[in-house]
Order: sequence, then C-alpha cells, then structure tokens
Amino acid sequence: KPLVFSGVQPTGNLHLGNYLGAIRRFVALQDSHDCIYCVVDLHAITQWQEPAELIKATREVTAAFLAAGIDPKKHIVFNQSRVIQHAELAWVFNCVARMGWLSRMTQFKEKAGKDRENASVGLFAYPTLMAADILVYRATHVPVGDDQKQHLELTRDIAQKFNNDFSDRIADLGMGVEMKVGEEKVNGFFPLTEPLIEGPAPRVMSLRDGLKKMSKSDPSDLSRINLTDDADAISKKIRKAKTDPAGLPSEIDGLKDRPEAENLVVLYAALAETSKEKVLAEFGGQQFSAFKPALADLAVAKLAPIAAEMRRISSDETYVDGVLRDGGERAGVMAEANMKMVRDIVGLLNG
Ligand code: AQP
Repeated sequence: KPLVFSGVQPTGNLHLGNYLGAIRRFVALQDSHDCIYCVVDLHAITQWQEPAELIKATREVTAAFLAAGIDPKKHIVFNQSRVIQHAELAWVFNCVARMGWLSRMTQFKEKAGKDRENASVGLFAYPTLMAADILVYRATHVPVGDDQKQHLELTRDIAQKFNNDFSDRIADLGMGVEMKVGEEKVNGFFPLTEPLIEGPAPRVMSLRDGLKKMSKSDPSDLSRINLTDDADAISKKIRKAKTDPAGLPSEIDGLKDRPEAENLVVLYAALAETSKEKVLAEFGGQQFSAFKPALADLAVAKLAPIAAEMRRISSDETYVDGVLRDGGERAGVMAEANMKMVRDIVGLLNG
C-alpha cells in the first residue's frame, strides 16, 4: 500500500478548515493506504508557545485524530518531537535547500509579517522540517489543505536536489529506487511526493472575510468554527457570518465573485457530502436567513459527536499518552532505518 504522511500543529483550537481540509481526509485514506499522522509540536515552537498549553494542545489534537476515526493500531499516531530523526534529517535538508527557495515561501512572509528580523530561524526553516517529516519515512502521498501546496513543491525540490547531489553515491551503495522525473527515469533515494489536495473543501475561508482562509491564529473567534464549539456558538457564528445582500443563486455561475456566499455553500456541500450544484438545487432562490439555520443545524449534527468523543478521549490522559508513545516507537523504527541510509549516503560516519 502507498505510504501517507501528514501532520497538524498543536497551536490552538482546531477548526472546521483543519477538519474538512485535512483530518477528515486522513480518516478516508486509512483503508487504501498505510498512514502516519503526526502532531507536529516541533513546528509549533517556531512561534512562541506556552509550554503547558503546548502539552495540552498536543493531547487535544491527538484526541481529535482519534475522535474523527483514525485507528492508531492499524496506523501510526505520534507527536513529532519523540522521533528525533525528524530534526536530524531537517538539518541535512537545511544544508541541501537554498536560502532563495525558503525566502520565497509565502507562509513565512505572512507569519513573519513586517518584523522579519525578529522571526525565529525555525520559522524560516519550517519547510525543511516539513520535508524531513515526510521524507524520513520516504512517504509518497501527503493529504493537506491548499495552503500547504507551496511547501510540498519545496519538498519535491529538496528530494530531487538530494537525489541529484548524491546520485553517484546512491548508485554505489545500491540504495536507489527507480522513479520517473518528467519523461526521464532516474535512480533516487527519496520519492517525489504527491500532494493530495482534494476533497470538496481544500481551502475553507474565514466566516468574516471570504478572501482569507479560516485560521487558528485569526484574532476573531467569529471567523472560525472550532471543533469544540457548542451548538449555540456554531449557530451564532454562522448567523453572523458575512454575506452579501443577494440570496442564493440556482446555478454555480451565480457564486462568481461572491467569496463569502461560495464559502457557505462549500461548507454545506462538504458537511453533507454532496456537491455545490445539489446544494444550490435545494436552496437556490432562498435568502441567507433561511440557508444559515440549515447550515448551522448540519454543522452541529456533524461536529457535536466529534466534540463529545474528543472530550471523552481527552479525559483519559494515560490512554492518549500511551497512543503517542506506542506510535512514536513504531515510527522511530521506520525513521531510523531510513536515516541510517541517509547518514551513509551523506558520509556521516556511524556504526
Ligand atoms: N482554512 C483551511 N482550509 C482547509 N484546510 C486547512 N488547513 C488549515 N487551514 C485550512 C489544513 O489543516 C492542516 C493542519 O494545519 P496546521 O495546523 O499545520 O497549520 P496551518 O495550516 O497553519 O493551520 P491554521 O489553522 O491556519 O493555523 P495558523 O492560524 O497558525 O495559520 C494542514 O493540512 C492545512 O493545510
């Protein structure tokens, strides 16, 4: 089976964007793939985190994975910092990736803001750690939201440069795998990862601004639906969601240049597991005052069981920590087998 890797940062409340763009898709891939799902705490500390909050959030993201339906026995769930080979390979990749490549990353520009001199070196090097997360398992498929597209392209560039820089050594050691790069067949060590940016909601937008993605760090809690929000909070946020004065169109074309309206239709379609066309066939011609309560009811029906299960799982810290420990041990064995070969390829004496 193809190997999937993906991660979520423990940096605050998980929201509907994280769920629809990532976690729900992690669940769907479990039958057809071997999956490694990681709570990326080393990524979280690229920006300041209160230590006690970080530990709490790490357990909470784990609980969300399990509550959504990820099976930690058939697959692997762990927190990144337990498997030190992620950080080790990230260092090797820091020496493979170029400053210019990282300087072009839009996430760094957004998160560093104007005060770039004061951003952590870790925030700048975030994408090399992400490449290491994936490639330390030589994973081939990575389900993520649309905002991670650029980082996954960089992951491919790093894999390709490593394969090129060390091509003779990889061949001498017989550690290469035949792969296609464009029309060319090459012998590489790291696979060129396929991003899986799919599903009905790869980019859920803020409820307050249809041009901004829904995000944990948005100062307005009204901009997002948190997975742990209760029914009242969900209804209030959807009622207050920004819309334009026109009602719902009957055809997709009618959503053009109406990002807030489109976002609400996307949310309904994704939660109901149907298409935007079908949503418009049902609600076209109606006002948002009629559509919003239907969307709120649907969101509550889908999210309340997950929130309840998250609470139940979170209350058993021993169980959650045990899942992470067990997952970390299994991931560590896989990571070390690959890292040992990387050390040999690069010329880092070990053994
Ligand atoms: N709005 C979104 N729509 C669809 N997918 C999304 N993801 C995040 N936001 C949306 C996907 O969720 C996964 C985990 O994200 P992350 O925790 O690693 O961090 P992020 O992308 O930085 O998420 P946030 O919530 O937006 O945090 P901040 O506010 O810190 O930027 C990823 O697969 C991501 O694509």
